[in-house]
Amino acid sequence: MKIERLQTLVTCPGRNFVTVKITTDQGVHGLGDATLNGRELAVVAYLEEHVFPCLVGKDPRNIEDIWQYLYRGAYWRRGPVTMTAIAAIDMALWDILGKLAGMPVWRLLGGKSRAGVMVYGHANGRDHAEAVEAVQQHLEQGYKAIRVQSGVPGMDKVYGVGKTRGFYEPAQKGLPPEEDWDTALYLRHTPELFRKVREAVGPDVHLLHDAHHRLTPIEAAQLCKSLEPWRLFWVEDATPAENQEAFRLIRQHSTTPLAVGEIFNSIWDCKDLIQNQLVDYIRSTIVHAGGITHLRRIADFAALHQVRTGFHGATDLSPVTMAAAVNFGLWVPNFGIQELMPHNALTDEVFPHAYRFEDGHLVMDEVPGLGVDIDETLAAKYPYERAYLPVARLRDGTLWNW
Ligand code: EZ4
Ligand code: CO
Repeated sequence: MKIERLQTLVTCPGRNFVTVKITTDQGVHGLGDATLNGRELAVVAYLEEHVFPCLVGKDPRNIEDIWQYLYRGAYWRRGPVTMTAIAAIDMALWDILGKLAGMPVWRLLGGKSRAGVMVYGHANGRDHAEAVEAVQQHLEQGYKAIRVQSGVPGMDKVYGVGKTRGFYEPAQKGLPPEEDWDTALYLRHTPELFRKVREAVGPDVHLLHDAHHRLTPIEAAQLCKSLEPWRLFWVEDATPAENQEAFRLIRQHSTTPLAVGEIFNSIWDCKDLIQNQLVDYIRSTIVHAGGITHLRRIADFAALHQVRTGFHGATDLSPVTMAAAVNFGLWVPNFGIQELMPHNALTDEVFPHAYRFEDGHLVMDEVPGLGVDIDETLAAKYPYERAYLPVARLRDGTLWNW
């Protein structure tokens, strides 16, 4: 059996997605997500110029060898563009293997460890009252876990909160928008937000929060300590993690659980964090960290240190990644939670999929492969449109972490 054809399919049904389609000489095809928000076409070029020509004629069932070939074989290792490209190939090969076996990928990985994967939704409000209301709406929809982000008085824009009520999509058409950031205001208002939410919804619901890399380690420690009375499920990206040791300072001051990793692209980005038990949840995603093959390695390593999974699941990860994440989450023994930011209806139409939301969880039936496809005719109607994530600046103009 041979790989015959490899294609990238770029579509923008509201936002950009890059999909890899691999077809075998026997006509079976597999899909992989290759979307890297704001850098989409760099991954397309990497794949088309440097990866696809090497894979034609290879046996698609040798997933591990192809992974090693693309990782070690490139000589240049790691990096978001490379690891997203490898991830897309890897996902497509697992999809093909599942179809050949007539089994879902969760079965190939080792079978179901649970009936469904618990997800957390995003409740956003321009102020605290609106955020509390959004949390209550999520509870009515069946969510058991909810991330809460709110506008901060005195700041024009805040990560996680849109200009209008409800749905939040950070990438915007055109060039990168600029947003202000004021750490002192944020640190003052965030504990107050969680006091109000906890008092409104009671003890049972899991509450989460994303600090989105904005804080220094000691500021992150302050935030996590101040949130302790409201018993969060986690604080995410409390401080940037390029220096993995930075998390030690937070740990020394707070028992609020920590999650990190949505921008990591390999096990080396989290080796010290996991080994030293400096975090509780690893958020690396199948699309940006080398696919199912590499995430399995990260998850197994994490399990040795009581670290659980909590994969990134924003709208810039296509339904192909979500399908892969559900398969992975049904199997992985040290599952924690899965982020879910629902795609718009058009995206769900372009990518018909077998996973579905039921009572706060994503579930899927016994379908071969990843359980996701692409409607190529519909996809072709929505060509790529340049879009970027915002950048953040402090009040004095200093460029900060968005
Ligand atoms: O900013 O996916 O937890 N979710 C997030 C996301 C990320 C975007 C970046 O592309 O932090 O909103
Ligand atoms: Co995040």
